[in-house]
Parts: sequence; structure tokens; C-alpha cells
Amino acid sequence: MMNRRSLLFLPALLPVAALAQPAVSVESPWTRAAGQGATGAGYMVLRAPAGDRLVGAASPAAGRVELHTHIRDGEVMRMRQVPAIEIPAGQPVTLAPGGLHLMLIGLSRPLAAGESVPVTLHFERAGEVQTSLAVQAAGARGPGGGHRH
Ligand SMILES: [Cu+2]
Repeated sequence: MMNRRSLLFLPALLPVAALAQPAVSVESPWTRAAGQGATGAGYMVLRAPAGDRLVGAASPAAGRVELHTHIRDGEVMRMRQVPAIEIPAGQPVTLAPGGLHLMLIGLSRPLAAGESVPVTLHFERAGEVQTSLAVQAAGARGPGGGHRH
């Protein structure tokens, strides 16, 4: 009995067009004023219509930038470094005081209210995305800035 050979054809092309559209958006990136050599924190809202992961960040204003979260340890909230921040498809992820944040370690210059700090975000799918953190007053609790009395 002879074997009959059949060729298997792979689907012609994978849909690479999806890679061309903007895969993530960064909204309201901000930080707080801080002194040279201090540690700053970066906050923002991240969206990825198709889902993505933030896997790293860097800034010319900091020695290094880590991804951090807060975890409850008894009655104390502690910061902990995380390897990545998941951004579920179509679901905004908020980096904010008391939760997820970028940690800017070893500021190479003071951050003064009113200026902005360039940051490069590294996403697993979207690649590098440039943003800049608007520097708010030292005690600010949100991206809007200004004092509340
Ligand atoms: Cu931190």
C-alpha cells in the first residue's frame, strides 16, 4: 500500500495589521516635587484596548525606575517591587498614591512643581512609549495640582 502525501498549508498570513495601531494610552501622568537624590513616584492611568503589560520604565532624571505596588502587611502598607503591571484589555489601570506606581530611584536633579519629567515606558506588546510626568506640589494627591483648603 502506497502512502499518499498531503501537504498542509498554513494560514496565509497572521494579522500583523494589529501591531500598527496605537496599543496603549497614557493619561494624566504626574509626580510630586522632590529633591535631588531623593526617590520620586510616578502616577498615571494606562489603557490597552487589546491588553498589554508594563514591564519596565526608565527616566533620564532617575538612576533607575522600578514598578511598585503596595501590599498590606498587618496594619502597615508596604511598597513592593513587581516584575510587571498587567493591563487587561479595555480596562484602565490606575497608578496612584497608595497603590501601583513607578518608583524613580536616585533623582539626578530636583523635581520642581510646574516642570515635567520624561519617562520611557516599556510595554510587552506596544514596545517603548514616551511620556512625561507633570510635577505637582510635594503634598499633591492627584494630577490636578493646586492646593485644597
Ligand atoms: Cu515605591
